[in-house]
Amino acid sequence: MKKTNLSDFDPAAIPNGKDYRIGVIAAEWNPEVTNAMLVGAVDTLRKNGVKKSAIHVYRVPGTFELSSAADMLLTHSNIDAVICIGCVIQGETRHFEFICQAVSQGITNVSLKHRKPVIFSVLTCDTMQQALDRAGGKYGNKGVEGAVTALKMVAFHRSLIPEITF
Ligand code: DLZ
Repeated sequence: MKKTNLSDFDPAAIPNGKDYRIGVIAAEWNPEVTNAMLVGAVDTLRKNGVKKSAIHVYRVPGTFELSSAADMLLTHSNIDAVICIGCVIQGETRHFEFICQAVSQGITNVSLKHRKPVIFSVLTCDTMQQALDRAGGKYGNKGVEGAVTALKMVAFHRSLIPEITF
């Protein structure tokens, strides 16, 4: 199936998250984008059974801080998965490359360290319009995509160790 919209999921294939605990960390940079992704993520978690009290929302200054914040959160809580929300827009300098490289590798490292899903809901765009198109615009919402991915990955994790009560 060719996927052209980030929010295009089969509702029947999304696990119910009634006993899942999910952290959502959103960067403050480019707030018109990250706030729309945050709303999309939280709405999707709620629609798929996650209790309001089990969704823990945090803010960090920029996308660069997402991986260290996810590490802190997983170290000091019993959260099942973390959705990291950020938006990096190409500027005149090479900052873009360093932030994108650091956050993608950082999120991978944190997930492997804690053996829990840490979801990459980070837009890496050339223009603000490209980002808006993917934050509730014509290509869907990467926050929604992150929430669905988190639900599927927690279900996957639990399916591997069914004898454990989470
Ligand atoms: C410094 C910076 C720049 C230039 N651009 C962005 C951006 O497009 N998106 C984003 O989330 N953050 C940006 N930042 C901030 C860095 O992520 C980080 O917060 C600072 O470098 C401090 O560590």
